Amino acid sequence: MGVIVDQSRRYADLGISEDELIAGGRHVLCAYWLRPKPGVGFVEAAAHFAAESSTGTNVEVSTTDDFTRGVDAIVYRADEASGEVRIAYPIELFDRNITDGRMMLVSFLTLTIGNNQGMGDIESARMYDFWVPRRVIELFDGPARGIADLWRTLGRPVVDGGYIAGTIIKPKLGLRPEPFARAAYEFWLGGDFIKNDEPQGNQVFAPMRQTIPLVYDAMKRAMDATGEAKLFSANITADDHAEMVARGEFILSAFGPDADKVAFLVDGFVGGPGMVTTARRWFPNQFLHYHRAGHGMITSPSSRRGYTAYVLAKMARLQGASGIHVGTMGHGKMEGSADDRAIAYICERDSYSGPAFHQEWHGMRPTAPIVSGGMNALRLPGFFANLGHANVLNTAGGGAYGHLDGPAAGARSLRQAHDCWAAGADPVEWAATHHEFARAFASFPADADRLYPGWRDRLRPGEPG
Ligand code: CAP
Ligand code: MG
Repeated sequence: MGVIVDQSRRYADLGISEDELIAGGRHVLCAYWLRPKPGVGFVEAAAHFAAESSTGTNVEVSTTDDFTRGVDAIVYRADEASGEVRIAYPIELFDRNITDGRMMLVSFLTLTIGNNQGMGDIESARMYDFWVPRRVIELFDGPARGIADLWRTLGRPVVDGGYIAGTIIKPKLGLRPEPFARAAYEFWLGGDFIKNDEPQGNQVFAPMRQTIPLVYDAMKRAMDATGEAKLFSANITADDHAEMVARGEFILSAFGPDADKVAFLVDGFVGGPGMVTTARRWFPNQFLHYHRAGHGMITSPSSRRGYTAYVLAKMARLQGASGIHVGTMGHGKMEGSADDRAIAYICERDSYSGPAFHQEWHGMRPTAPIVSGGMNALRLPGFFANLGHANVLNTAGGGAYGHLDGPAAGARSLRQAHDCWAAGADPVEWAATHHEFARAFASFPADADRLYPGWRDRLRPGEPG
Protein backbone atom coordinates (compact mmCIF):
# COMPACT_ATOMS: atom_id res chain seq x y z
CA MET A 1 0.00 0.00 0.00
CA GLY A 2 2.89 2.37 0.70
CA VAL A 3 2.79 5.37 3.01
CA ILE A 4 -0.15 7.68 2.41
CA VAL A 5 0.56 11.36 2.06
CA ASP A 6 -0.89 13.27 5.02
CA GLN A 7 -3.51 15.54 3.44
CA SER A 8 -5.18 16.53 6.68
CA ARG A 9 -4.02 20.16 6.34
CA ARG A 10 -6.22 20.44 3.24
CA TYR A 11 -9.09 17.98 3.86
CA ALA A 12 -9.63 18.25 7.61
CA ASP A 13 -10.67 21.19 9.76
CA LEU A 14 -11.90 20.07 13.14
CA GLY A 15 -12.69 23.64 14.05
CA ILE A 16 -15.63 23.89 11.67
CA SER A 17 -18.98 24.16 13.43
CA GLU A 18 -21.64 21.68 12.35
CA ASP A 19 -24.35 24.16 13.34
CA GLU A 20 -22.83 26.69 10.94
CA LEU A 21 -22.69 24.09 8.15
CA ILE A 22 -26.37 23.30 8.73
CA ALA A 23 -27.32 26.97 8.89
CA GLY A 24 -25.35 27.62 5.71
CA GLY A 25 -27.36 25.01 3.79
CA ARG A 26 -24.57 24.52 1.22
CA HIS A 27 -23.28 21.08 2.27
CA VAL A 28 -24.40 17.48 2.52
CA LEU A 29 -23.15 16.07 5.82
CA CYS A 30 -22.27 12.39 6.19
CA ALA A 31 -21.48 10.48 9.38
CA TYR A 32 -19.32 7.37 9.15
CA TRP A 33 -17.78 4.80 11.42
CA LEU A 34 -14.22 4.56 10.13
CA ARG A 35 -11.33 2.26 11.01
CA PRO A 36 -7.91 2.93 9.46
CA LYS A 37 -5.55 0.10 8.64
CA PRO A 38 -3.02 -0.54 11.41
CA GLY A 39 -0.25 2.04 11.42
CA VAL A 40 -2.31 4.70 9.67
CA GLY A 41 -3.18 7.85 11.62
CA PHE A 42 -6.93 8.35 12.20
CA VAL A 43 -7.21 11.94 10.98
CA GLU A 44 -4.84 11.25 8.09
CA ALA A 45 -7.00 8.31 7.02
CA ALA A 46 -10.17 10.40 7.30
CA ALA A 47 -8.60 13.21 5.29
CA HIS A 48 -7.53 10.80 2.55
CA PHE A 49 -11.05 9.33 2.63
CA ALA A 50 -12.49 12.84 2.09
CA ALA A 51 -9.98 13.58 -0.68
CA GLU A 52 -10.85 10.43 -2.60
CA SER A 53 -14.54 11.22 -2.07
CA SER A 54 -14.30 14.70 -3.57
CA THR A 55 -11.45 16.57 -5.30
CA GLY A 56 -8.33 14.59 -4.50
CA THR A 57 -6.38 11.39 -4.88
CA ASN A 58 -3.54 9.90 -2.87
CA VAL A 59 -1.09 12.67 -3.82
CA GLU A 60 -1.30 16.37 -4.60
CA VAL A 61 -1.69 17.05 -8.33
CA SER A 62 -0.34 20.05 -10.24
CA THR A 63 -3.64 20.88 -11.88
CA THR A 64 -5.38 21.81 -8.62
CA ASP A 65 -6.40 25.46 -8.45
CA ASP A 66 -8.13 27.66 -5.87
CA PHE A 67 -11.60 26.87 -7.17
CA THR A 68 -10.90 23.16 -6.79
CA ARG A 69 -9.87 23.63 -3.21
CA GLY A 70 -13.07 25.54 -2.62
CA VAL A 71 -15.17 22.43 -3.24
CA ASP A 72 -13.11 19.98 -1.21
CA ALA A 73 -15.02 17.63 1.05
CA ILE A 74 -13.85 18.44 4.56
CA VAL A 75 -13.56 16.25 7.64
CA TYR A 76 -15.03 18.43 10.40
CA ARG A 77 -15.29 15.80 13.09
CA ALA A 78 -12.89 12.92 13.79
CA ASP A 79 -13.18 11.03 17.06
CA GLU A 80 -10.57 8.27 17.12
CA ALA A 81 -11.96 6.73 20.31
CA SER A 82 -15.40 6.05 18.80
CA GLY A 83 -14.24 5.86 15.19
CA GLU A 84 -16.74 8.52 14.17
CA VAL A 85 -15.94 10.77 11.23
CA ARG A 86 -18.20 13.45 9.83
CA ILE A 87 -17.55 14.90 6.41
CA ALA A 88 -19.08 17.99 4.78
CA TYR A 89 -19.59 17.70 1.00
CA PRO A 90 -20.26 21.00 -0.85
CA ILE A 91 -23.43 20.44 -2.84
CA GLU A 92 -21.64 21.72 -5.95
CA LEU A 93 -19.76 18.39 -6.03
CA PHE A 94 -22.86 16.41 -6.93
CA ASP A 95 -23.79 15.75 -10.55
CA ARG A 96 -26.92 17.37 -11.97
CA ASN A 97 -29.20 16.28 -14.84
CA ILE A 98 -28.63 18.13 -18.09
CA THR A 99 -32.32 17.61 -18.78
CA ASP A 100 -33.85 19.31 -15.75
CA GLY A 101 -31.06 20.30 -13.37
CA ARG A 102 -32.12 17.85 -10.70
CA MET A 103 -29.71 15.87 -8.55
CA MET A 104 -29.25 12.12 -8.91
CA LEU A 105 -28.73 9.54 -6.19
CA VAL A 106 -26.07 7.68 -8.15
CA SER A 107 -23.81 10.74 -7.79
CA PHE A 108 -24.48 10.92 -4.06
CA LEU A 109 -23.42 7.26 -3.84
CA THR A 110 -20.43 7.54 -6.18
CA LEU A 111 -18.94 10.24 -3.97
CA THR A 112 -20.01 9.37 -0.43
CA ILE A 113 -19.87 5.58 -0.83
CA GLY A 114 -17.66 5.18 -3.85
CA ASN A 115 -13.92 4.67 -4.16
CA ASN A 116 -13.71 5.31 -0.46
CA GLN A 117 -14.92 1.72 -0.02
CA GLY A 118 -11.90 -0.53 -0.25
CA MET A 119 -9.01 1.91 0.00
CA GLY A 120 -5.68 0.42 1.00
CA ASP A 121 -5.31 2.54 4.11
CA ILE A 122 -8.87 2.09 5.37
CA GLU A 123 -9.86 -1.09 7.20
CA SER A 124 -13.54 -0.24 6.98
CA ALA A 125 -15.93 2.70 6.73
CA ARG A 126 -19.71 2.65 7.00
CA MET A 127 -22.13 5.54 6.64
CA TYR A 128 -24.71 5.49 9.42
CA ASP A 129 -26.48 8.78 8.78
CA PHE A 130 -26.50 11.77 6.44
CA TRP A 131 -28.12 15.19 6.35
CA VAL A 132 -29.31 17.20 3.36
CA PRO A 133 -30.19 20.90 3.28
CA ARG A 134 -33.45 22.28 1.91
CA ARG A 135 -31.83 22.92 -1.49
CA VAL A 136 -31.10 19.21 -1.90
CA ILE A 137 -34.66 18.29 -0.91
CA GLU A 138 -35.79 20.68 -3.67
CA LEU A 139 -33.53 18.94 -6.19
CA PHE A 140 -34.71 15.34 -5.65
CA ASP A 141 -38.01 13.96 -6.95
CA GLY A 142 -39.36 12.61 -3.67
CA PRO A 143 -42.48 10.43 -3.66
CA ALA A 144 -45.29 11.22 -6.11
CA ARG A 145 -47.77 8.86 -4.48
CA GLY A 146 -48.07 7.53 -0.96
CA ILE A 147 -50.03 5.37 1.40
CA ALA A 148 -52.73 8.05 1.52
CA ASP A 149 -53.52 7.21 -2.11
CA LEU A 150 -53.91 3.55 -1.17
CA TRP A 151 -56.14 4.42 1.77
CA ARG A 152 -58.31 6.55 -0.52
CA THR A 153 -58.65 3.64 -2.96
CA LEU A 154 -59.58 1.37 -0.07
CA GLY A 155 -62.26 3.83 1.02
CA ARG A 156 -60.44 4.80 4.19
CA PRO A 157 -59.54 8.19 5.71
CA VAL A 158 -56.47 9.58 3.93
CA VAL A 159 -54.93 10.45 7.29
CA ASP A 160 -54.28 7.61 9.72
CA GLY A 161 -56.04 5.27 7.33
CA GLY A 162 -54.49 2.38 9.23
CA TYR A 163 -53.28 -1.11 8.62
CA ILE A 164 -53.21 -2.55 5.11
CA ALA A 165 -53.33 -6.35 5.25
CA GLY A 166 -51.23 -7.75 2.47
CA THR A 167 -49.38 -10.75 1.19
CA ILE A 168 -46.84 -11.93 -1.32
CA ILE A 169 -47.81 -14.63 -3.76
CA LYS A 170 -46.09 -17.77 -2.51
CA PRO A 171 -44.40 -20.05 -3.40
CA LYS A 172 -41.78 -17.49 -4.39
CA LEU A 173 -41.48 -19.10 -7.84
CA GLY A 174 -43.06 -22.04 -9.62
CA LEU A 175 -46.72 -21.10 -9.95
CA ARG A 176 -48.07 -21.06 -13.49
CA PRO A 177 -50.60 -18.36 -14.45
CA GLU A 178 -53.78 -20.13 -13.36
CA PRO A 179 -52.62 -21.25 -9.89
CA PHE A 180 -50.98 -17.84 -9.44
CA ALA A 181 -54.25 -16.02 -10.10
CA ARG A 182 -56.15 -18.47 -7.91
CA ALA A 183 -53.74 -17.78 -5.03
CA ALA A 184 -54.37 -14.07 -5.51
CA TYR A 185 -58.16 -14.44 -5.59
CA GLU A 186 -58.19 -16.52 -2.44
CA PHE A 187 -56.15 -13.99 -0.44
CA TRP A 188 -58.16 -11.05 -1.74
CA LEU A 189 -61.30 -12.60 -0.31
CA GLY A 190 -59.92 -11.61 3.10
CA GLY A 191 -57.11 -9.14 2.48
CA ASP A 192 -56.39 -5.79 0.84
CA PHE A 193 -53.06 -5.94 -0.95
CA ILE A 194 -50.96 -8.46 -2.86
CA LYS A 195 -47.46 -8.09 -4.23
CA ASN A 196 -45.37 -10.09 -6.63
CA ASP A 197 -42.56 -11.73 -4.80
CA GLU A 198 -39.33 -9.93 -5.62
CA PRO A 199 -38.13 -12.42 -8.28
CA GLN A 200 -41.52 -12.92 -9.92
CA GLY A 201 -41.79 -11.30 -13.33
CA ASN A 202 -41.95 -12.97 -16.72
CA GLN A 203 -40.61 -16.47 -16.07
CA VAL A 204 -41.16 -18.89 -18.92
CA PHE A 205 -43.64 -20.93 -16.87
CA ALA A 206 -45.64 -17.81 -15.99
CA PRO A 207 -45.47 -15.35 -18.89
CA MET A 208 -46.49 -11.88 -17.74
CA ARG A 209 -48.79 -11.50 -20.73
CA GLN A 210 -50.81 -14.48 -19.48
CA THR A 211 -50.48 -14.02 -15.74
CA ILE A 212 -51.35 -10.33 -15.36
CA PRO A 213 -54.72 -10.51 -17.16
CA LEU A 214 -55.66 -13.47 -14.97
CA VAL A 215 -54.61 -11.53 -11.87
CA TYR A 216 -56.81 -8.64 -12.95
CA ASP A 217 -59.71 -11.03 -13.50
CA ALA A 218 -59.09 -12.40 -9.99
CA MET A 219 -59.06 -8.86 -8.62
CA LYS A 220 -62.39 -8.05 -10.27
CA ARG A 221 -63.99 -11.23 -8.97
CA ALA A 222 -62.67 -10.59 -5.48
CA MET A 223 -63.92 -7.00 -5.56
CA ASP A 224 -67.34 -8.24 -6.68
CA ALA A 225 -67.37 -10.92 -4.00
CA THR A 226 -66.31 -8.64 -1.16
CA GLY A 227 -67.59 -5.24 -2.28
CA GLU A 228 -64.12 -3.90 -1.42
CA ALA A 229 -61.35 -2.36 -3.53
CA LYS A 230 -58.21 -4.49 -3.87
CA LEU A 231 -54.59 -3.57 -4.63
CA PHE A 232 -51.81 -5.32 -6.56
CA SER A 233 -48.10 -4.46 -6.58
CA ALA A 234 -46.70 -5.67 -9.90
CA ASN A 235 -42.99 -6.21 -10.37
CA ILE A 236 -41.48 -4.16 -13.22
CA THR A 237 -37.88 -4.76 -12.23
CA ALA A 238 -35.54 -5.23 -15.22
CA ASP A 239 -32.03 -4.30 -16.28
CA ASP A 240 -33.23 -2.47 -19.35
CA HIS A 241 -35.09 0.82 -19.00
CA ALA A 242 -37.11 -0.01 -22.11
CA GLU A 243 -38.10 -3.37 -20.64
CA MET A 244 -39.28 -1.71 -17.44
CA VAL A 245 -41.36 0.77 -19.39
CA ALA A 246 -42.78 -2.00 -21.56
CA ARG A 247 -43.76 -4.00 -18.48
CA GLY A 248 -45.33 -1.03 -16.77
CA GLU A 249 -47.29 -0.01 -19.84
CA PHE A 250 -48.50 -3.56 -20.42
CA ILE A 251 -49.64 -3.93 -16.81
CA LEU A 252 -51.49 -0.62 -16.85
CA SER A 253 -53.21 -1.54 -20.09
CA ALA A 254 -54.16 -4.96 -18.73
CA PHE A 255 -55.73 -3.45 -15.59
CA GLY A 256 -57.52 -0.86 -17.71
CA PRO A 257 -60.12 0.99 -15.64
CA ASP A 258 -58.57 -0.35 -12.44
CA ALA A 259 -54.99 0.67 -13.25
CA ASP A 260 -55.15 3.03 -10.28
CA LYS A 261 -55.21 -0.08 -8.08
CA VAL A 262 -51.76 -1.15 -9.29
CA ALA A 263 -48.52 -0.27 -7.54
CA PHE A 264 -45.20 -0.91 -9.26
CA LEU A 265 -42.67 -3.03 -7.43
CA VAL A 266 -38.99 -2.38 -8.03
CA ASP A 267 -36.11 -4.37 -6.57
CA GLY A 268 -34.43 -1.08 -5.87
CA PHE A 269 -31.29 -2.20 -4.09
CA VAL A 270 -30.10 -4.77 -6.63
CA GLY A 271 -31.56 -2.72 -9.48
CA GLY A 272 -29.89 0.47 -8.40
CA PRO A 273 -30.89 4.12 -8.40
CA GLY A 274 -31.42 4.34 -12.16
CA MET A 275 -34.08 1.69 -12.05
CA VAL A 276 -35.89 3.39 -9.19
CA THR A 277 -35.94 6.70 -11.02
CA THR A 278 -37.16 5.04 -14.20
CA ALA A 279 -40.19 3.78 -12.27
CA ARG A 280 -40.61 7.10 -10.43
CA ARG A 281 -40.47 9.31 -13.52
CA TRP A 282 -42.20 7.10 -16.12
CA PHE A 283 -45.08 6.07 -13.89
CA PRO A 284 -45.59 8.93 -11.41
CA ASN A 285 -49.24 8.02 -10.97
CA GLN A 286 -48.44 4.61 -9.53
CA PHE A 287 -47.41 3.86 -5.94
CA LEU A 288 -43.68 3.07 -6.17
CA HIS A 289 -43.01 -0.02 -4.03
CA TYR A 290 -39.29 -0.25 -3.21
CA HIS A 291 -38.19 -3.79 -2.38
CA ARG A 292 -34.72 -3.93 -0.90
CA ALA A 293 -33.73 -7.57 -1.56
CA GLY A 294 -29.95 -7.85 -1.30
CA HIS A 295 -29.50 -4.88 1.01
CA GLY A 296 -28.33 -7.14 3.81
CA MET A 297 -24.97 -7.56 2.12
CA ILE A 298 -24.06 -4.09 3.36
CA THR A 299 -26.74 -3.01 5.78
CA SER A 300 -26.46 -6.03 8.06
CA PRO A 301 -25.19 -5.16 11.53
CA SER A 302 -22.41 -7.66 10.77
CA SER A 303 -21.17 -5.46 7.92
CA ARG A 304 -18.51 -2.85 8.55
CA ARG A 305 -18.75 -1.20 5.16
CA GLY A 306 -21.30 0.54 3.01
CA TYR A 307 -24.27 2.05 4.82
CA THR A 308 -27.09 1.10 7.17
CA ALA A 309 -30.71 0.22 6.42
CA TYR A 310 -31.61 3.60 7.91
CA VAL A 311 -29.46 5.35 5.28
CA LEU A 312 -30.96 3.17 2.53
CA ALA A 313 -34.50 4.14 3.51
CA LYS A 314 -33.61 7.84 3.71
CA MET A 315 -32.08 7.69 0.22
CA ALA A 316 -35.17 5.88 -1.10
CA ARG A 317 -37.44 8.70 0.12
CA LEU A 318 -35.26 11.27 -1.66
CA GLN A 319 -35.55 9.22 -4.85
CA GLY A 320 -39.31 8.97 -4.57
CA ALA A 321 -40.22 5.58 -3.15
CA SER A 322 -43.88 5.61 -2.14
CA GLY A 323 -43.13 2.77 0.24
CA ILE A 324 -40.04 0.83 1.26
CA HIS A 325 -39.49 -2.34 3.23
CA VAL A 326 -38.32 -1.23 6.66
CA GLY A 327 -37.87 -4.63 8.26
CA THR A 328 -39.76 -6.25 11.11
CA MET A 329 -37.77 -4.80 14.00
CA GLY A 330 -36.91 -8.14 15.52
CA HIS A 331 -40.40 -9.61 15.16
CA GLY A 332 -39.97 -11.37 11.81
CA LYS A 333 -37.53 -13.70 10.10
CA MET A 334 -35.01 -11.17 8.81
CA GLU A 335 -32.27 -9.47 10.85
CA GLY A 336 -33.41 -6.50 12.86
CA SER A 337 -34.00 -5.02 16.30
CA ALA A 338 -36.60 -2.91 18.07
CA ASP A 339 -34.55 0.24 17.43
CA ASP A 340 -35.15 -0.19 13.69
CA ARG A 341 -38.27 1.85 14.39
CA ALA A 342 -36.06 4.74 13.28
CA ILE A 343 -36.14 3.38 9.71
CA ALA A 344 -39.91 3.80 9.65
CA TYR A 345 -39.86 7.16 11.39
CA ILE A 346 -37.36 8.79 9.00
CA CYS A 347 -39.57 7.67 6.13
CA GLU A 348 -42.97 8.68 7.39
CA ARG A 349 -42.44 11.84 9.45
CA ASP A 350 -42.10 15.46 8.35
CA SER A 351 -38.90 15.63 10.39
CA TYR A 352 -36.94 13.25 12.54
CA SER A 353 -33.76 13.16 14.61
CA GLY A 354 -31.78 10.14 13.48
CA PRO A 355 -28.58 8.64 14.90
CA ALA A 356 -26.45 11.66 13.93
CA PHE A 357 -28.61 14.35 12.37
CA HIS A 358 -31.99 16.02 12.72
CA GLN A 359 -33.59 16.02 9.26
CA GLU A 360 -36.33 18.37 8.15
CA TRP A 361 -38.07 17.09 5.00
CA HIS A 362 -39.48 20.52 4.00
CA GLY A 363 -42.76 19.04 2.83
CA MET A 364 -41.37 16.12 0.82
CA ARG A 365 -44.07 13.47 0.80
CA PRO A 366 -43.58 10.53 3.17
CA THR A 367 -42.50 7.04 2.19
CA ALA A 368 -44.73 4.39 3.74
CA PRO A 369 -43.20 1.69 5.94
CA ILE A 370 -43.70 -1.74 4.39
CA VAL A 371 -43.45 -4.54 6.95
CA SER A 372 -42.53 -7.96 5.63
CA GLY A 373 -40.46 -11.00 6.37
CA GLY A 374 -41.70 -13.95 8.38
CA MET A 375 -44.73 -12.09 9.72
CA ASN A 376 -47.97 -13.76 10.72
CA ALA A 377 -50.93 -12.90 12.95
CA LEU A 378 -49.14 -14.01 16.11
CA ARG A 379 -46.19 -11.72 15.53
CA LEU A 380 -48.13 -8.60 14.62
CA PRO A 381 -49.36 -7.40 18.04
CA GLY A 382 -45.81 -7.21 19.39
CA PHE A 383 -44.67 -5.49 16.22
CA PHE A 384 -47.31 -2.79 16.46
CA ALA A 385 -46.58 -2.31 20.17
CA ASN A 386 -42.94 -1.64 19.30
CA LEU A 387 -43.62 0.67 16.36
CA GLY A 388 -46.38 2.52 18.17
CA HIS A 389 -48.82 2.68 15.25
CA ALA A 390 -50.28 0.60 12.40
CA ASN A 391 -50.21 3.05 9.47
CA VAL A 392 -48.23 0.51 7.49
CA LEU A 393 -48.42 -1.87 4.57
CA ASN A 394 -47.86 -5.40 5.87
CA THR A 395 -47.10 -8.25 3.49
CA ALA A 396 -47.15 -11.69 5.07
CA GLY A 397 -46.50 -14.51 2.62
CA GLY A 398 -46.06 -17.53 4.83
CA GLY A 399 -48.32 -15.85 7.35
CA ALA A 400 -51.21 -16.02 4.88
CA TYR A 401 -50.51 -19.05 2.70
CA GLY A 402 -49.31 -21.03 5.71
CA HIS A 403 -52.59 -20.57 7.61
CA LEU A 404 -54.29 -23.95 8.07
CA ASP A 405 -57.59 -22.68 6.73
CA GLY A 406 -56.23 -21.09 3.58
CA PRO A 407 -55.19 -17.63 2.39
CA ALA A 408 -58.48 -15.86 3.01
CA ALA A 409 -58.44 -17.06 6.61
CA GLY A 410 -54.79 -16.05 6.79
CA ALA A 411 -55.73 -12.58 5.64
CA ARG A 412 -58.50 -12.34 8.19
CA SER A 413 -56.14 -13.52 10.93
CA LEU A 414 -53.80 -10.64 10.08
CA ARG A 415 -56.55 -8.08 10.36
CA GLN A 416 -57.80 -9.65 13.57
CA ALA A 417 -54.27 -9.42 14.96
CA HIS A 418 -54.23 -5.73 14.17
CA ASP A 419 -57.60 -5.28 15.84
CA CYS A 420 -56.33 -7.15 18.88
CA TRP A 421 -53.43 -4.71 19.23
CA ALA A 422 -55.69 -1.72 18.58
CA ALA A 423 -58.02 -2.91 21.33
CA GLY A 424 -55.12 -3.44 23.72
CA ALA A 425 -56.39 -6.98 24.23
CA ASP A 426 -54.55 -10.06 25.41
CA PRO A 427 -53.99 -12.09 22.20
CA VAL A 428 -54.92 -15.44 23.75
CA GLU A 429 -58.12 -13.97 25.16
CA TRP A 430 -58.77 -12.27 21.81
CA ALA A 431 -58.39 -15.63 20.07
CA ALA A 432 -61.32 -17.02 22.05
CA THR A 433 -63.65 -14.75 20.05
CA HIS A 434 -61.75 -14.45 16.76
CA HIS A 435 -61.66 -17.73 14.91
CA GLU A 436 -59.05 -17.12 12.18
CA PHE A 437 -56.74 -15.51 14.71
CA ALA A 438 -57.22 -18.53 17.00
CA ARG A 439 -56.38 -20.84 14.12
CA ALA A 440 -53.11 -18.97 13.62
CA PHE A 441 -52.02 -20.53 16.92
CA ALA A 442 -52.57 -23.97 15.40
CA SER A 443 -51.02 -22.88 12.12
CA PHE A 444 -47.82 -21.54 13.65
CA PRO A 445 -47.44 -23.49 16.92
CA ALA A 446 -43.73 -22.79 17.35
CA ASP A 447 -44.42 -19.06 17.29
CA ALA A 448 -47.39 -19.55 19.60
CA ASP A 449 -45.28 -21.46 22.13
CA ARG A 450 -42.53 -18.84 22.03
CA LEU A 451 -44.77 -15.77 22.12
CA TYR A 452 -47.64 -16.99 24.24
CA PRO A 453 -46.40 -19.69 26.65
CA GLY A 454 -49.26 -21.68 28.15
CA TRP A 455 -51.63 -20.81 25.32
CA ARG A 456 -52.53 -24.47 24.87
CA ASP A 457 -54.10 -24.56 28.31
CA ARG A 458 -56.11 -21.44 27.59
CA LEU A 459 -57.11 -22.03 23.99
CA ARG A 460 -58.25 -25.08 22.10
CA PRO A 461 -57.33 -24.00 18.52
CA GLY A 462 -59.59 -26.59 16.92
CA GLU A 463 -62.65 -24.98 18.49
CA PRO A 464 -64.37 -22.08 16.79
CA GLY A 465 -63.23 -18.72 18.09
C1 CAP B 1 -41.34 -12.25 2.78
C2 CAP B 1 -40.58 -11.94 1.52
C3 CAP B 1 -39.88 -10.61 1.56
C4 CAP B 1 -38.74 -10.46 2.50
C5 CAP B 1 -38.34 -9.00 2.48
C6 CAP B 1 -39.56 -13.01 1.18
O1 CAP B 1 -41.99 -13.49 2.64
O2 CAP B 1 -41.47 -11.91 0.43
O3 CAP B 1 -39.35 -10.40 0.26
O4 CAP B 1 -39.02 -10.87 3.76
O5 CAP B 1 -37.56 -8.72 3.57
O6 CAP B 1 -39.39 -13.24 -0.01
O7 CAP B 1 -38.94 -13.54 2.12
P1 CAP B 1 -42.65 -14.13 3.96
P2 CAP B 1 -37.45 -7.17 4.02
O8 CAP B 1 -43.74 -13.22 4.41
O9 CAP B 1 -43.18 -15.47 3.51
O10 CAP B 1 -41.55 -14.24 4.96
O11 CAP B 1 -38.86 -6.70 4.10
O12 CAP B 1 -36.74 -7.25 5.32
O13 CAP B 1 -36.68 -6.47 2.96
MG1 MG C 1 -40.12 -11.70 -1.11
